[in-house]
Amino acid sequence: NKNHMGSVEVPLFSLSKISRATSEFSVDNKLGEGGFGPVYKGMLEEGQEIAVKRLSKSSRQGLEEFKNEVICIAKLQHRNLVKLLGYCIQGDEKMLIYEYMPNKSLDGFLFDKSRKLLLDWPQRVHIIHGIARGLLYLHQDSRLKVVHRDLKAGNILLDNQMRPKISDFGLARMFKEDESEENTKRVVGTLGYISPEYAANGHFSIKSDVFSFGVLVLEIMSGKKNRGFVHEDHDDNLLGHAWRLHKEGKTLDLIDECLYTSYSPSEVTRLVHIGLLCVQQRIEDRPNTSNMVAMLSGEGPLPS
Ligand code: ACK
Repeated sequence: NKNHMGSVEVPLFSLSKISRATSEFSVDNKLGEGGFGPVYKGMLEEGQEIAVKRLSKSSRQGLEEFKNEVICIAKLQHRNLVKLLGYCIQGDEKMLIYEYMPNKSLDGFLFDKSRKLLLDWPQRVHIIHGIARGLLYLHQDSRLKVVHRDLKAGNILLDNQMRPKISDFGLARMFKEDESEENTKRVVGTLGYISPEYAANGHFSIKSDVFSFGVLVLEIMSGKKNRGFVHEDHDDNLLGHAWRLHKEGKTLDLIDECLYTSYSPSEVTRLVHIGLLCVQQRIEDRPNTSNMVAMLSGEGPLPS
């Protein structure tokens, strides 16, 4: 009952097993809408909780993303990537089965103020470091050179100990050994996170993920969402706002008010600075992923 996809064994689940686990895909079990269709919560007979991503039958684009996600994620395994437990392809049904992340996505913690579940300072630092390690694995250590292309708070899931896991590989691209960049006519991704060169020319590379990571760092620090276009100069633009404060020596004004008692000022300044280095306009000015991780772990001074 196992299929060898790439280097990781991905078990095949039967449709009846997944139907039972999700109460026939009932609305009560629905977690939300993902990239290519609805996501359901379920529980296997063994008691393990799962999240099931079900491909909507109608969409051809969805089918491409589904295939892409299987091909990518089946070859990847890291503690900061969401774990694929199996898949189900039977008749018209196509599904991916993931470990369930009880704390859902980072998006809810950062921007849904009604939830009143706020992240404290050590948790935020921990999440930033975890995402960076997941990215380093994708970009370098997995030897596949995967560019995620849709890194954002909604795609960072949190496990029961609030450890971050990168999810949603529907738009990811794998590069061959000697390649690391590409141009595309169809620009995908999320406004507020996509890099200027990708938005303008469809040019993407590892450095476009670095850009999105920088946006994420600033969002995690400030609890504010980056809206609008990347470097547009208006009040809702977090990047512009962060640059201004940083230049005026008021970096600490950026951080989420709820952190006022618990943060470390030098760490805040350092992390905001790293975030800003990652969102620079010019691709060559941004750090590569291993420099970024080294800076985060405090190795060497930051470039000015
Ligand atoms: O932000 P959320 O609550 O977290 O809403 C989205 C929704 O499904 C559509 O993607 C949630 N989701 C996706 N995968 C998982 C998972 N493995 N565990 C728990 N929730 C998930 C996501």
